[in-house]
This record gives sequence, C-alpha cells and structure tokens, in this order.
Amino acid sequence: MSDLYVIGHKNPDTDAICGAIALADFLSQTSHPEAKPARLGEVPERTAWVLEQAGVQAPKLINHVSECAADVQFALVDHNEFKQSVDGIDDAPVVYVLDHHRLAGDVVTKEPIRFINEPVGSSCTIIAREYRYAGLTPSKEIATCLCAGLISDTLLLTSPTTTELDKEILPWIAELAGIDPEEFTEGFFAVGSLLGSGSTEAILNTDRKEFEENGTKLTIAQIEERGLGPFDGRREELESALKQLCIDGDYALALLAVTDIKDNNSMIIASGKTECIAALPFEKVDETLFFGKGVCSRKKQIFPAAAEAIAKS
Ligand SMILES: [Mn+2]
Repeated sequence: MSDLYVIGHKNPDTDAICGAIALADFLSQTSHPEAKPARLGEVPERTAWVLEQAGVQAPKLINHVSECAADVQFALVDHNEFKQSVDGIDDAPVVYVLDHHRLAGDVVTKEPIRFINEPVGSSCTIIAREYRYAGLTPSKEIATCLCAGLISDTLLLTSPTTTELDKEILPWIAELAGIDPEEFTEGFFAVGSLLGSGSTEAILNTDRKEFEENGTKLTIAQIEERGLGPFDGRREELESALKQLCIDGDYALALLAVTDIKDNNSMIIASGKTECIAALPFEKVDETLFFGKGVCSRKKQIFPAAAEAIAKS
C-alpha cells in the first residue's frame, strides 16, 4: 500500500501540526489505514508544549515530495494553496483536503476526492466533527491536540473567526482531553514570547504565509503575544528585516502583524509598494506602521484587506 501523508502548511502553526496528527489518526481508523502525519517545518515552541502535554511525538519532517516514495499521496490540512504546501506538490496526487481558508483553486485531481472547507475557527474543529459523524471518540492524546488547534486559532473562542460549531465542539473535546480550556490557554500563550526573546528571523518566519493574488505576490507574518511591551524597542530591527524580506521575495506587500491576545488588537508593520501600503484600511500610526483595532485574524481580516489594497493600487 502506498504512503499517504497528512500535511499542514509550511511554517506550521499549532492547528497545522495538531490537525495533521489528528486527521491522520482519524483517516487511519476510517478510509485510509495507511495515513501518517507529517510536517513542513520546525515545530514552534508553543506547539512543542502542546505535544508534550498530549504525550505525542512531532510528525516526520518533509521538505520535498521527492523525499517520499514514488507513489506517495497527500492529504492537505489547514491549507489548500500550493504556495503554502510541500515543494513538488504540483506533481503529486492530493486525495483529501480539510481546511478553513479561502480557496485558491490549486487542487486539481483526476478522480473525485473528499474536499471539506468550511469557514469555522480551526481545522481541528472540523476534524473533531468528523470523529463525531463517524461515531468515533478521539483518544485523550488526540483530543488534547484538537483542543490546542481550536483554542490557538480562535484565541479561546474570541477571534472573529469563531463560529457556533467551535463553541459546540470545544467542551466535548476538552472533556475528552481532561483539560480546562482557560488554564490550557494560559499555559499555551505563556510559552515562548517571540517578541520578548525571539530572533528577528523567528518573528518573521515562524508563522508567515505567502499568497498570490491576480499574479501579485504578498506575504503576511503574524505573532501572538500577551501584551506588546517590547514592540517599540524592536520595531526598527523588525522593519528593516521585513523590508529585506520584501525585496528578496519580490513581494508587492509584506506585512508583520503583532497581535495582542489580551485585547485582540494588532500592530501591523508594512513594507512594499508605497501605493499598496497607503491603501491599507487600518488606522495609520506613521508611514509604515498601522494599528488594527480588533484585528487579529489573518484569513478573515488582514489578508482580505491586503488583497483589496493591492487591487486598488
Ligand atoms: Mn488553522
């Protein structure tokens, strides 16, 4: 039987890694006994904390499809854009997609596949519901992973991406995991403040996504912090690195959002074409710095605003 790797996006976050682990577990019990989780990048510090809590190993790292067997197949979780997927994916069969992001139209198949995409708070929310639909109960380990993906993506049900389904699913999986969601959230965000002690490189690349909008490339990095105290002291260094990244990656627009999870506001540094930056709809602090009141979701708030700014300019 050929390998089926369940992969989250590049620069994986908790939903991408925990989602891959949980979806591989679900598929291995149902339609795809050969399913195994994999990841496309380093495990972030907070995700490592989650895996330790869950007692689960980090999935295998894959850098390129060519590292896998010739007949390998992939299931994509928490993304459906090839720019965010494993290098070489264009030539490999994708047999399953489970996601909660916009559609970019990359996935083309020869046969019908299961493609689940819903505008809910996390991929883990949808995976948990799949267990429910199948009449299965996730193990304590998997339930812990599912909680982590749901809680981190919805900032404990406070992000504007949160839906009724997230609110309904969380108590169920939290009970199976034996965790208190409030305490778990505290513990999760207490681990490793990138703004306080991370390198410039880590701040820019730990959770950065690339997009293509009508042939124009843009990139958006985001970090989540409890309080933005160290921001002013690091702005200059972050801005010059963002500028360099923008040039190196040939982006029309490069954004770094530093989100305060205590009030769900973000400071957003922008680099790129002057017209694009000027067209951003956030509150302007100065030429390249913006304040986003209540802005904490890349997929629902920052990316759509950036795409519109590019279209206008
Ligand atoms: Mn997600």
